[in-house]
Amino acid sequence: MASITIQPELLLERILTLEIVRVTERAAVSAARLRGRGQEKASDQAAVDAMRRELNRLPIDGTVVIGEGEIDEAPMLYIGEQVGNKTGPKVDIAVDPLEGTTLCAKNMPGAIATIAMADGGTLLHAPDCYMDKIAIGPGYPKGTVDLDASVEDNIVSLAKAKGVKPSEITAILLDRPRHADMIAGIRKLGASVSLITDGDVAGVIHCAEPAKTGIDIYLGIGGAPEGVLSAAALRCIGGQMQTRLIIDTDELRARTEKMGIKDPKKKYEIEDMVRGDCLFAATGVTTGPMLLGVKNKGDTIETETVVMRSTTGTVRRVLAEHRQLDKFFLD
Ligand code: VTB
Repeated sequence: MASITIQPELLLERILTLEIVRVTERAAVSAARLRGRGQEKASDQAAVDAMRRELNRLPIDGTVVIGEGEIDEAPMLYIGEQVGNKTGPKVDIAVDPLEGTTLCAKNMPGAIATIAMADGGTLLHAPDCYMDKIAIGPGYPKGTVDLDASVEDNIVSLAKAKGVKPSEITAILLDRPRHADMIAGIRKLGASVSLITDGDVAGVIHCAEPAKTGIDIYLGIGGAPEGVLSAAALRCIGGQMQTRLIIDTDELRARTEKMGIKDPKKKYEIEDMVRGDCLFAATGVTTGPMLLGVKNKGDTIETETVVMRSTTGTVRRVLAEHRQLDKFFLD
């Protein structure tokens, strides 16, 4: 019988694809216990603790490059924290243990636990600041949209590339006063605006499947950590994204420099934010358009996770039923 040889690094990466599902599952289950309790900090902390515990069980020599904050703030999963049991490869890790803390606190749709993993030194080390972003799905010529073009030009160009009228384009944006002009510009063209209160990692991912989600383009300013995580997802499933950090204070400029960013005004492409192959996973905390939330069924807990791998572009959905909760899961 012919045997298939898989290079050791790739084999480990394949195994890690499933291992990181455990990481986001546990973070999601822990956060979900506090859904609707109005406790943003506590649900975030629960997700962080669970994610950190699970990450430390993995056969990796990991560095958190996108995390819960910087070391002097002393949070867990801080930027620069070493995680894993050190027996495996050097990897960079970006985490948002609870993306949409407000969504979770209010038990609103779309809170997720999310992670991206890549070879050591290949993920953008970004401070926890704002980031200007534009993203579209796969299948369009490079340069169809540009972060520095006007919103009107981008919508018109995207419509042309899609072969539809601008009025048939739908853009997704965070519902924030800072986006008022952009929203007005989109609507002036007769195009549609879909507003989200939080959760722009999922917002960007929506662009990758316009036929399913009805979303063609992500626009506007959100968090930089969320930007890197969504770039990892798009690197796996395809699409274009450009971003720029918003460095608007001296203090932020100094922090950015310390992280090794020489040009604070740099326009990043996906390949600059995620410089090699990566893995991305997200588990639903509250049910949203992308994922089912955690379901407590007494003796079992059910979770839904999407996990992606850029090497092959495979996207898996893992519906898990967790049993023996006291023994294995709720530690
Ligand atoms: C977004 C969104 C997050 O922060 O990145 C947003 O995805 C940006 O910050 O879920 P503002 O809320 O200050 O606009 C969140 O809403 C919360 O981290």
